[in-house]
Amino acid sequence: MNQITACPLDCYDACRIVVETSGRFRGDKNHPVTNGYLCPHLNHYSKTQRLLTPSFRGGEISMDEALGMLADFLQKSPETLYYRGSGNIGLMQRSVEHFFAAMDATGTKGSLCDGAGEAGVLLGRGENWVLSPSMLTEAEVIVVWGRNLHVTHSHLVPILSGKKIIVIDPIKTALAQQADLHLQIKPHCDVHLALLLSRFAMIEGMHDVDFLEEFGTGYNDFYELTQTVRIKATLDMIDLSLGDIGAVLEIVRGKRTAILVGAGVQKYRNGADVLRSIDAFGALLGLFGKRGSGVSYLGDSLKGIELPFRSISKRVAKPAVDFSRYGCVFIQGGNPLAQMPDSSKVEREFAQAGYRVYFGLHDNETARSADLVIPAKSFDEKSDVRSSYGDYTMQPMRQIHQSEIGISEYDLAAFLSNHFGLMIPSEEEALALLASQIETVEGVGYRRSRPAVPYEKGFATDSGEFEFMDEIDLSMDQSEGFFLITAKFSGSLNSQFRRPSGVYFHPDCGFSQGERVVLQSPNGSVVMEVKYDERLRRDCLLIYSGTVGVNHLTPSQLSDEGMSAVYQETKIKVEKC
Ligand SMILES: Nc1nc2c(c(=O)[nH]1)N[C@H]1C(S)=C(S)[C@@H](COP(=O)(O)OP(=O)(O)OC[C@H]3O[C@@H](n4cnc5c(=O)[nH]c(N)nc54)[C@H](O)[C@@H]3O)O[C@H]1N2
Ligand SMILES: Nc1nc2c(c(=O)[nH]1)N[C@H]1C(S)=C(S)[C@@H](COP(=O)(O)OP(=O)(O)OC[C@H]3O[C@@H](n4cnc5c(=O)[nH]c(N)nc54)[C@H](O)[C@@H]3O)O[C@H]1N2
Ligand code: SF4
Ligand SMILES: [Mo]
Repeated sequence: MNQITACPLDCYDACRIVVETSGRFRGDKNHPVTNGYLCPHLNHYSKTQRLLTPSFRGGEISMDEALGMLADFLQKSPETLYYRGSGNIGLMQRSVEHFFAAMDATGTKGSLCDGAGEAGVLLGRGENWVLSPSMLTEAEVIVVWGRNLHVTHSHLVPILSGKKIIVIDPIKTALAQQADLHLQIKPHCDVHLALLLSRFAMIEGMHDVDFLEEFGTGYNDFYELTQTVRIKATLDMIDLSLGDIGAVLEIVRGKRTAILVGAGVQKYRNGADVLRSIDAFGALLGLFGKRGSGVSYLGDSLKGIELPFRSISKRVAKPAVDFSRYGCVFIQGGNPLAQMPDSSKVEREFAQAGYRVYFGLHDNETARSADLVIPAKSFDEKSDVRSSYGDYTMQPMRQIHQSEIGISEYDLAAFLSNHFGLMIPSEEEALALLASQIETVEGVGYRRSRPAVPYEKGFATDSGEFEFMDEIDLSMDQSEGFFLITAKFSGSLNSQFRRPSGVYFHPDCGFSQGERVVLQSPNGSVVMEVKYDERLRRDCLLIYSGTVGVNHLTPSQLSDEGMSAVYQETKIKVEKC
């Protein structure tokens, strides 16, 4: 008989999977978002070689030996770091954190992902709600701002048909090619654009005075702030024209408009300001709190969910964590040696840590640098529940298969808790608590705590209103070099599955296809093969997330708000080899 589960991956779509008797995964036709299809990651899931046996410094050991060693390392370690990545975003992943919290280990805070933007959303709105696909069906215009729907959120694409589409992206993405309007903006210029759009919206009387008098009384001060932007000089700098501003306003005027903002806009020190300024434009137009309109960023998949597990209280900033300070470093579901910024620093400090443990599904840079490698069970071999950051679904992920390979997160946490005499809820209790928070409507599970229309009753700020930004830094990095764009790749999920390679340039870049070039940033240098991509601007280079070596170029600085990584902060110089 066919069985139902959900995709565990860190992806907006949170697909529901039908597992056929043959073991094949298929997208569930009866799920409104999944709509009967999965992406290549799940269609070819079993083709990726997984770790089969535990190992210590390269030598195969049994699972019992591995667990015994792990307990021994933890016993001896004066200070332990628990670092969890997002390889599987099931909520039972957190059972391991419960154990480490009880052990008084150090955890991480901040983000490698969407933290800067989220900090901006929280400053303006107080809480971060998304527009789910069903809410978006009511929009007339969709502005896709720094999000690559065909690659990262592909199940949303069909929902866009028949709507006016504006894309704001330095790359001519698949959606940009079909859009009614594409602004091929220079990277890192979104604050400038959002302020100019806001200013001209006010000049043209497009602001929603009723909404603003009730929920955004700071709007006049914000308008004054937008007047500090010099129009001509700014447009020249961000490589857009007055006509572009007019074209956006013309399309959104009087229309139910939803602005979908992705992670791409906020990989900078001022990532919070970027989201705050885009939100401010949305607030001026009165887009919040109404059906079919709003601004939607990556959501908080934990919001409103009660977890059965304790979380760690002592935390250090994730993008800048110094592994060398710990007697034991426990890495779960992540590949920090490839995915954290500033790989040279990460490699050096990781090598100086006491015991290094990697608990994951695949072999990768981190596994190869670890002392002890413990294979995890794959998502279809354990029971879990997942929520989503792209919508409000919450779904059980039932165990489908039995396997001799690996250990589940819960079993590992339970083993360690027993060993050290610490309490942990039973697996059944934990799963039952999570399942009790699922509300099933027409056969689809949702988070009970979801809003009907986000921000309908105002904002969760102290004032109850939308808080406009009151100061802004508009300085631009004028240094030499190419802008680095490091976006997601269709064949990989960050460093899992089919990893990308090479550096992409516009064909006019002056380098030949296939030639090797040295890429240099203030943080380090790498050699990569040149590939062409006509969709790029001439001042940008693209290295996809998951490319081996990309993070040798990125800085371990933190965003001004949100303790987030700032992968695109520094320019890249390029020389022929
Ligand atoms: N296939 C696939 N899907 C994925 C992932 C994956 O690795 N592969 N990763 C998942 C994860 S972890 C996340 S966080 C999401 C993120 O998914 P998205 O939110 O789509 O984020 P990115 O792909 O990083 O960037 C999106 C777009 O931002 C553009 N961009 C870059 N810089 C700027 C800028 O300065 N301004 C503007 N306006 N645009 C800019 C890029 O050109 C790109 O088209 O995707 C998830 N889905
Ligand atoms: N240059 C650059 N760097 C980036 C980004 C970028 O766009 N550009 N994106 C950033 C973003 S948005 C993110 S979210 C991070 C992601 O960075 P990470 O969280 O490190 O994610 P992955 O690289 O996907 O590594 C996931 C790991 O989880 C393991 N895994 C999979 N399933 C399971 C499981 O069920 N249990 C266990 N224990 N392990 C499992 C896999 O084997 C793999 O080792 O990368 C960030 N780094
Ligand atoms: S990775 Fe995303 S699109 Fe692919 S199957 Fe999973 S949830 Fe669906
Ligand atoms: Mo992410």
